[in-house]
Amino acid sequence: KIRVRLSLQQREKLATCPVSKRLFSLMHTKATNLCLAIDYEEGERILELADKAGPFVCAVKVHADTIDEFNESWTSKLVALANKHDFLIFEDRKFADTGNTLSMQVKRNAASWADIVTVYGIAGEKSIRSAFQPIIADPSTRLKGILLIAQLSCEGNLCDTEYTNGTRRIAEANQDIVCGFITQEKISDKLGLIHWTPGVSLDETTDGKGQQWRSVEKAIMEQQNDIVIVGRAICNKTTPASELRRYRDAAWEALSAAMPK
Ligand code: 5BU
Repeated sequence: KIRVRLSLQQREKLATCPVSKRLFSLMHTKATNLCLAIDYEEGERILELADKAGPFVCAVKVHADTIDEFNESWTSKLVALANKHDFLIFEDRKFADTGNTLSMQVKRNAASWADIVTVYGIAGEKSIRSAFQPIIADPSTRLKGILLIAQLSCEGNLCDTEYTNGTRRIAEANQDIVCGFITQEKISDKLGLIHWTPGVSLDETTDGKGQQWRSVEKAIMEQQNDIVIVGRAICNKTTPASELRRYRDAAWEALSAAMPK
């Protein structure tokens, strides 16, 4: 079932978070709603794939704390690639703490090199806003938006409806700093907010460690997400370049089918 949505350009006008405006615009220009999750341990290998993936993706997602020799020289190379190919750098750190601690953690671990980071809604609005608003407003930091984790992809996770609804309310009330959600399905009618979804593979349904994968079509057409986050289904293949094209095309086709021509 196809439900008609607004175009990305129309949604760009509704967005207030600085990173969302940039994201809507680059998704439209590059014709991509694919975020690549590069979970290699070798820093050089991540940079090599990010360079190849650049033209096909709207964002490259990493976990800084899993990378060998993670340092400023590495982040400056990733920033150079992001500038060259026009994609967002997404640090999936999943912050969750009191406001004061959050602020210190974000400044040290992400604000200077990542465009966007993930944050759990669990600590509540006051902690999240007091930590992130000043960092995002600071012109000298790269960080320009956060994604609130509303739902997880893994089997047996503890994100219940109450948590998801509470997280949605925080996002809707703080759209100047919140780009959108990490979620499994569309949870908000605010069209400036962007729904990003992990747990996507066209070939497999589980990794045997709790991860649950479903198709691009299901994630976008049925569950109404905007951006698919794909990791091992691309990165662990012998030919990541052809998989990048395959996932980019499938995701863009599914999103385009629901948008005005
Ligand atoms: P995969 O290889 O496609 O399973 O990678 C998915 C990535 O998304 C991986 O980096 C996870 O840490 C991340 N992820 C997820 O899979 N599910 C979630 O609910 C969240 C993040 Br939040």
